[in-house]
Amino acid sequence: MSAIDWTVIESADPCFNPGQLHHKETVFSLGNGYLGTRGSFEEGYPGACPATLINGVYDDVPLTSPELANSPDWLSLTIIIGDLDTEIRHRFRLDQGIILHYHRSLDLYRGILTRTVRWRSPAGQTLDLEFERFISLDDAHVMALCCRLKAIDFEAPIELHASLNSYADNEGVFHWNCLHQSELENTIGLHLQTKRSQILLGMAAQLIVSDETVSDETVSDEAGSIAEIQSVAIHGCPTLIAKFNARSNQTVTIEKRVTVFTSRDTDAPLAAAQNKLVGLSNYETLRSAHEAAWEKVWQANDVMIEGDLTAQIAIRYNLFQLIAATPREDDRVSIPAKTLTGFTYRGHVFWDTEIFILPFLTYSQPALAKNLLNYRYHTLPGARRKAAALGFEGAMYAWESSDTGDEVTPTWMPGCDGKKLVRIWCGEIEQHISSDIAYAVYQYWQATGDDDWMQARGAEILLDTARFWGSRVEWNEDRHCYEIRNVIGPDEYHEHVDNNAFTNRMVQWHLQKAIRVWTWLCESYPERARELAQQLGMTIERLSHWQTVIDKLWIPQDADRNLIEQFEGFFKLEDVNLADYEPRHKSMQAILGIEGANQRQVLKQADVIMLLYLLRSGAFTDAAEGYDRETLAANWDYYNPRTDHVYGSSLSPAIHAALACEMDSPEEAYEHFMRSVLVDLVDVRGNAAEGIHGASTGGVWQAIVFGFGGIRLTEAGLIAEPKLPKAWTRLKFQLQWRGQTYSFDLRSADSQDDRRDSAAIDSRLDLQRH
Ligand code: IFM
Repeated sequence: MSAIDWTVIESADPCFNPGQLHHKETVFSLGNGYLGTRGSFEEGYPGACPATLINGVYDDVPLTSPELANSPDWLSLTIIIGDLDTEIRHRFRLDQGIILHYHRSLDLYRGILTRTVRWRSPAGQTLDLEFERFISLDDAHVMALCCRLKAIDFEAPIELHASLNSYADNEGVFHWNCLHQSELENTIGLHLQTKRSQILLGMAAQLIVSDETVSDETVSDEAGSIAEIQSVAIHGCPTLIAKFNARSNQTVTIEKRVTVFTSRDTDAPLAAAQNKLVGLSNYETLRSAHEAAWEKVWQANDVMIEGDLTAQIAIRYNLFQLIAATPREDDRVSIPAKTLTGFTYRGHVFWDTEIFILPFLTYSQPALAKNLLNYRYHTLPGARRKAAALGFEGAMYAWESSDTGDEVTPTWMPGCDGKKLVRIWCGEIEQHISSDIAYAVYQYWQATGDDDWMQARGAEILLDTARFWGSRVEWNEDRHCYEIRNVIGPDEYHEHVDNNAFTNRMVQWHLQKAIRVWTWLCESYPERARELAQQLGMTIERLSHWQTVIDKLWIPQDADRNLIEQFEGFFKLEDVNLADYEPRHKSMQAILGIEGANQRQVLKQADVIMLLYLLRSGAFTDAAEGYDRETLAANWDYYNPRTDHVYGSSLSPAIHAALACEMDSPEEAYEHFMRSVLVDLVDVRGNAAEGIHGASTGGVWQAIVFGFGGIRLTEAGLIAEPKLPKAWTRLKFQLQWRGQTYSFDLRSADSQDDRRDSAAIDSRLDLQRH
């Protein structure tokens, strides 16, 4: 293993770039599935956007929808040269003084973020600082940071302020009331409550300041505590203040260990945080346990690419962020669209989880996939309330979901210009999510053979959402068919459309599987079938209605051209040539306006192509149900050039990458893949500052496995038909299928002559250069 393959680097010569502050805060986010923390600086920076988001800690926001509340900033560490008795007092901050050296790196293998800085204060005192932090993957409730500080050319008093700052806001909205705080010798504690949802949070921190080296030459064996530490009761921001005299070339180590619990975990979160802190191992031991946990995760989940270092680091980065966002123990939370790294979409959960992210977990860590599906099981009551409120039967999942499963999509949002409010219809009419969830349930069942879970929970999700569709479809007497009118398909540039092919075909598939699962349940688990028959009204009439809907549901298509029509009337819309709009830096909707895009054949994201991907032949769905290659080719040629690949949606490039491989175009696939895998690292779409694109992190894994790896899941086992891009000489990954681990080590035939290694090394992810 070489460190270079596992490291994301930001270096600056000599200054870091404040213009990229927010983008880099996202890139250097850390997490452990329980919480995530953006990569803000310990000492702060003007305009910084620090955030720690604990999954499931939602609070209401007046007049709009609930959001994940920004939890106290645990990073806060201020370093001041001088004290009240000295004439000159300078706080270490990168917007003042001179940055002589700056380097930040994220070690993906160990889950450790490091920053080294040589800084000269406005008074000319030079300081070397080496920061390190981690959020423990070994113990969800533990975070720690360390700073090694060395005075290079001065001797002076140094003051450290280490706080737990509850004044963390969500872009101006404050969620916490401070109930109590504690300050003792070298520990502090905070007890908070969200203003509306009344969730309690307890956080505790301890500060240790030690002197490891007496000078560069003389290393002392025993670390000694050198600072006098006091606590200060600043309301809502308990702070530990440590003072010591810095001597030239002396390295002082500052360690801050932090624990956190909420009332979602225990009745007394502050006591839990304090107790954990008391019994906590030292920094090194905590870090070793954390590193060991990451090592274990990588052993089962790594993807190795040889011949293209950029792609290698980038895929590992995506998996790192995906794993950092995945709840490991809690099955009442899911993965928000921006993971736990940003405020956009308020921590809400979309189809991004089931369709884009879940396959990675289903096929590599099925126990974690099950947790996420359980979230949908636990939120069935919310889905039932939504269906009932709109006059339907069964369960209709929220387009945007938080803790209860009730619909939380905002109704109005500022438009592209940031001024005019735009009506958001997705909460009412983007309904395909119910089938997307059913798809993920079935996929998990097929991949794992977990009959226990399927009978106990999965079947109920699948059947109750099928009940919803049974009541949602409308009979058209003139055409003598069923229809689904007034929806939004995956391509959100078109609203209020009739018979969206993706929605209708997925509903057809969903009802087919519902009948199949029901039959299986009656045969294999008759008691559970009886229970559900009563609970959901599973009658012969209902089943026969579903069968009629399957047979008679309208799927718009142009049979002569072998084209599926995205929705009724799509082919009659004005056509566009996207090349006419180049060069551009905005979405086609921003250019054409909402109505303009609505009236043209331009797609925000894969829609028919998405359908073909999900129901492709050789996917876990029955081969007979899949689309053949001719259909794929015809529709690919039609829809691919009409899709707003760069500025439309971050969800679809990875799916285009996977299907381009199936079209035998691995180089075109590579282009789509890189757009997706670098979306956050090099900020392809200019919005990475808002948080990690969660769906894209899962999408690139699918592009690797089902696209470049060409994996087909068949009854007879797994088959690989690899389509590697020229530069890749080797692709290696593992999959779990029906209780077995399958390792794939795919090498390109002409690997030796056509390597991109040297070029790739030049284009290492030194983010500053992009
Ligand atoms: O779920 C997506 C949707 O498909 C496109 N807009 C953004 C959402 C959240 O990522």
